[in-house]
Amino acid sequence: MPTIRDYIQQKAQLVHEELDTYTSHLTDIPQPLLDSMRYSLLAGGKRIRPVLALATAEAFGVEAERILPFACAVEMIHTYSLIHDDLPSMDDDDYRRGKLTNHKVYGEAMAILAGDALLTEAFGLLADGATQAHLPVHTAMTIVREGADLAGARGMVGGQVSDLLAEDRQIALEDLQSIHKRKTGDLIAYSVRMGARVAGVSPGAMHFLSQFAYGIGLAFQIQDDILDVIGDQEKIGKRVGSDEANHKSTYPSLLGLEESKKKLHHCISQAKIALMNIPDCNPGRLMEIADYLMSRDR
Ligand code: GRG
Repeated sequence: MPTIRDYIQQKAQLVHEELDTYTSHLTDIPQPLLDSMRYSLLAGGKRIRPVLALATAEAFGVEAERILPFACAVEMIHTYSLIHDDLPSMDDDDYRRGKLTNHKVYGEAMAILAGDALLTEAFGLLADGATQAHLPVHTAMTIVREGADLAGARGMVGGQVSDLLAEDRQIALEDLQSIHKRKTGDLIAYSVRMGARVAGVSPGAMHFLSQFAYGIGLAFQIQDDILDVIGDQEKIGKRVGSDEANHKSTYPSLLGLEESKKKLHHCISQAKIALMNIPDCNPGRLMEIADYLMSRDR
């Protein structure tokens, strides 16, 4: 049986190939737009969201082919959010996924439009996936509705806005948690929930799978904050308090590094416990992914 690292790599490769094939057939769109979309979409990235969609469906015996278009859709939504997050009007970043950011290569207008096109195309892929898998109409429509809710104003976009509004001031831990739940957790939850919907799980199972997803989503974000602190300390000898100096609230700045690590471990163990309550589910790979997220170094 492949190690979890190999398992994730194999699934990520599957998603990469599908995204490559799918977008290479988009021949009826302006070439610079296609280049800009493909530049970010195929730039690498951990592909953790589509891998979660595939692993969730697999835990209920669903073959990869049925869930793959949905998994690709969530990666398109994620990539759009990264392109827009990097824009001069947001984080103004020069590098992403080890390469120049989209706007640095294609210009700001094209980067905005490539993000818009990826988001819109994602909803097209959800429709294709539902058709190919012969999903019941209600299931298909629920997956689309949840996409709009979890990626949109109620979810990831809303979380990003709350994050912007909280810039330059310290916020309470519960506010930080609410921002992360929407900004990071909702798309991770969407990935798990779409896998579960295609598998046709019961509402009870969906409840526990959501608990799992939000648990690992929060852990993912805490780990991200911790990696930032460690990176800062290694690079320029900064201390944990540097985020406070930047007036940016993070888990390490609010709780300290050690408490943040404890919180991270707690989130992962609670997430794994949630999986133990689900009947007819083989949660082995999902549990391993949860542990893997905790140990990642990028
Ligand atoms: C602009 C609508 C809009 C939303 C932006 C995703 C996001 C919301 C912002 C990115 C900034 C950030 C650090 C968000 C926290 C979530 C996170 C760690 C995103 C990076 O995801 P990874 O690590 O990236 O999965 P890769 O490149 O591996 O896919």
